[in-house]
Amino acid sequence: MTLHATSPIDGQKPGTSGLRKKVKVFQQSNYLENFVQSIFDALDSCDGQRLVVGGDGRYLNRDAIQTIIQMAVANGFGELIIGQSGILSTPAASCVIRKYPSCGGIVLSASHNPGGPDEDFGIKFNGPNGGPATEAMTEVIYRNTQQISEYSKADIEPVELDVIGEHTRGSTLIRVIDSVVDYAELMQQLFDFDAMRTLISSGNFRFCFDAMHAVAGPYAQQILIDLLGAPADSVINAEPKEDFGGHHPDPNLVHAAELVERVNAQGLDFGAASDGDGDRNMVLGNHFYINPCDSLALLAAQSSQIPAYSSGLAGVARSMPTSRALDRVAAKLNLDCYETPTGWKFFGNLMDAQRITFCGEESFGTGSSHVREKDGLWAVLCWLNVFAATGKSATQLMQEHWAIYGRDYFSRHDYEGVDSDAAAAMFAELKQKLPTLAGSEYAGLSVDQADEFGYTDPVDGSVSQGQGVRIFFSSGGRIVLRLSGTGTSGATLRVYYDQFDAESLDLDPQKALAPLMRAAEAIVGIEKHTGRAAPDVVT
Ligand code: VG1
Ligand code: CO
Repeated sequence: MTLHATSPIDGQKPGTSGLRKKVKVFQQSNYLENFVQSIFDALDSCDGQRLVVGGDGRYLNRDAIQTIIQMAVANGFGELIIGQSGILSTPAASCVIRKYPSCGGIVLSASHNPGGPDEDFGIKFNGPNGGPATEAMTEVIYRNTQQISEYSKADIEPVELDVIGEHTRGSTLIRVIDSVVDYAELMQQLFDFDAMRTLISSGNFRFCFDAMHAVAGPYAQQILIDLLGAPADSVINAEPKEDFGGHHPDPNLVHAAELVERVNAQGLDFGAASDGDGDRNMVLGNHFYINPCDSLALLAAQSSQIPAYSSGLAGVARSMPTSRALDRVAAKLNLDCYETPTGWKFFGNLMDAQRITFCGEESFGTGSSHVREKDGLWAVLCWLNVFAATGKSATQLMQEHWAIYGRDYFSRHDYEGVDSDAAAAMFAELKQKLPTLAGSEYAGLSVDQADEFGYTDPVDGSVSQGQGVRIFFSSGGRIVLRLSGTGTSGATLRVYYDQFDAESLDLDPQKALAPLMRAAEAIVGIEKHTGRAAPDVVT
């Protein structure tokens, strides 16, 4: 029996990056099956097609992959490519989809969210370009989940995932591949491995990469230690665990505290961490935090030092809440600079149309057109390549950058687990107020312009409305507010602050941004609506 009757399950609307729910929700009868069949039904055809499958190794990853295999066989796929032990980082999945032309891939991850039986799981579909499904495709998948009445699932032997090899089930060829090799090969095409090896073997440059017990461990081992010759203790927490060792696999100053402590205590030149599925990165110099917006701007400015980008960039892009540091580099290099809504799916069309080469988000996401996902280890290699090419330290590079371009102070304040109705009421009130804000003063700052961000994709003309509230001040400051689309309980309010300063380059960001924070309270009334006097996480 391959055909199973089912009925729609509420709440299967994908968020910023796929469908994320508690493991317990995914364990409900037919929950995963309904969503997977809805993906398959959104494809033109499954018949004889190739599909890539892998995940970040979190709890439920292996079981989910066996279910997807059973369903893919019953739906007539010709070939499945699966990462060994079910492991593929998000950027590696993108790389594999592009290298072995496929109709797409299924990536199992809840990214930076914790894992384990009581924590989070996630699933997303990436298209044939290797990038997250477009908004239009996501809409079709969601519609299918609301109408589903049956799914196909074959009754077959489980596939051995831990050993590289080939299997046949029904008329489907199933290839279990090395999770790292294709990705490592791509990295070697982009960067100057000889120069980086020389830098690392000189003994004058020491670094640490924290894989946070998540998917990037095996990739970092092979690339940083085996290929670049870094000492074995340069990679920590390298073994992927189903529960990420009980931590949040989220590379920021709070959750990557072990890395921060190690870099500072040992006086290392460079520190970096990535998230659950290996697409985010945080980078640090010695006692020196580099915010992701600055990292993106600096790498764009220094891109000519990296072999793959030495002939120039097609253009650049950033998500709307990301600071405008990138725009200043683009202006100087005479590059087009696009502003997109939050989420990597919006960069794909721009890359496919060769309008941009580099792009990034304030949420520790940096990437280029080498794949169609953000890529944590790629960003780390960019920095290592720039160190090797310039002989300069992270601090020196960043300070020289600010001296040329000025500094965009940036911070994001997250209020987690906020009551959903209270958050909705806050935004309703704010949106009503928006047209009246321009020209008025709040906490001593005068508003220039205020609106709700909407985006028209310049390639396919698709429109995405309601992508966050923006308030611009005549001081050059900006406040952005939006609700997270990746959380699994309550609402997470994100408030983004940025302030340009051409002269004062060494302020504490929280102090530099304090006037904007006072204005936010005066305009929005965050505390009044949410009952929160302070954010839960500050990055
Ligand atoms: C967050 C970030 C966003 C990022 C998304 C997925 O979304 O803000 O920039 O693209 O996570 O990242 P939200 O809707 O919670 O603000 V990840 O590493 O899941 O793949
Ligand atoms: Co991620």
